[in-house]
Amino acid sequence: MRKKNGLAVLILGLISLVLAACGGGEESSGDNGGDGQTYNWKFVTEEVEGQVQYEYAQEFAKRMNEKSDGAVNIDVYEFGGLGSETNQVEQLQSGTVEMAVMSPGFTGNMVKEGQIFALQFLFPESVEKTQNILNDSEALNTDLRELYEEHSISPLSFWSEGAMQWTASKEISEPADFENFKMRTQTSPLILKSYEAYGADPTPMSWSELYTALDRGTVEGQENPIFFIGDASFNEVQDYMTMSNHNNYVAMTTVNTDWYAGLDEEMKTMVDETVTEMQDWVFEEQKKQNEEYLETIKNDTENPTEIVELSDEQREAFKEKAEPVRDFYRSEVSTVDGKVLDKLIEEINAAE
Ligand code: 6CS
Repeated sequence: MRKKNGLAVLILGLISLVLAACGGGEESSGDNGGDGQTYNWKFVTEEVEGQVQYEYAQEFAKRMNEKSDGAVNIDVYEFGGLGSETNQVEQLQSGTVEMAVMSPGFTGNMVKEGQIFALQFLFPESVEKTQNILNDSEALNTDLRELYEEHSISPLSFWSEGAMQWTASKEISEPADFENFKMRTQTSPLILKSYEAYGADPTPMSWSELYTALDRGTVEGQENPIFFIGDASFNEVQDYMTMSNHNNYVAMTTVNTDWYAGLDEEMKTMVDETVTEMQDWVFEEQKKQNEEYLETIKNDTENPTEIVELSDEQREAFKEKAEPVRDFYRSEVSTVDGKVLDKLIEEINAAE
């Protein structure tokens, strides 16, 4: 199991940033043996080699290169390669990078409505059902997309990286266990609010700092899909993993809005088709990785983790505390009177 060292990620980031600044990322002419047009794009992710987002971007790049007979060349950047998660959002907005896998959990201060994904127990517990909703939802793929586009970010698809679980330094099986508990979260304010609803004391931070923060007790727990917990070795510095399935980890394939609008029709169609094809690919990839890492964590006798299963009653107790956060979202967070949430709830009910 590899430990992702925060300092190493940052140093790698600085080197890559210099290299990226020296290389041209924009569409450029050249001879590819066809009509002469070549395309060089940058695709940044919030994860590192082997993890779902990075593997997604590599597969996307490979497919685009093949379909275009080598005319499209996409450089994929690991997390840290172009700075922090927030830096990456800014780079997509300015067009420094053309494409990014982005988590709504890092855009909440800007696109308030995108915090819909912080609402726990909203989507079905089944990742497959959730993925189908993400594929078909008009609330997300049309209405929420328009709100992101006001900030030069076009989400072309929404996909699950798996159900999230809680890891902790103590057993978490009822809301009272969260009382004053130091929980690490991403930066979107509604994620913090969701943990405050359980009585916890949430702290936002980048995942590059998380292993050390858990090790030192600066924070006592965190939420993530199982593959990420295992690959980032958080289980080494945590004693318990509650199978809470309290939310799905949703990522977005995003492009710079003006850049995308400026693509010729043939290229835009190729991008759109590849984005659509990748929905099935990434479902299978996250499933495989989450299943494999569950076994890895269970079998890690050097760093034992107690797996905590919740009864229906225990799950219901968390749900009861989480549901009022939806009203807070409608009245205090939403810029459209909760309309995206209300439509999404209708879509979820129709799908279940
Ligand atoms: O916890 C996080 O911040 C990270 N988790 C995942 C699954 N992907 C990237 C993200 O930054």
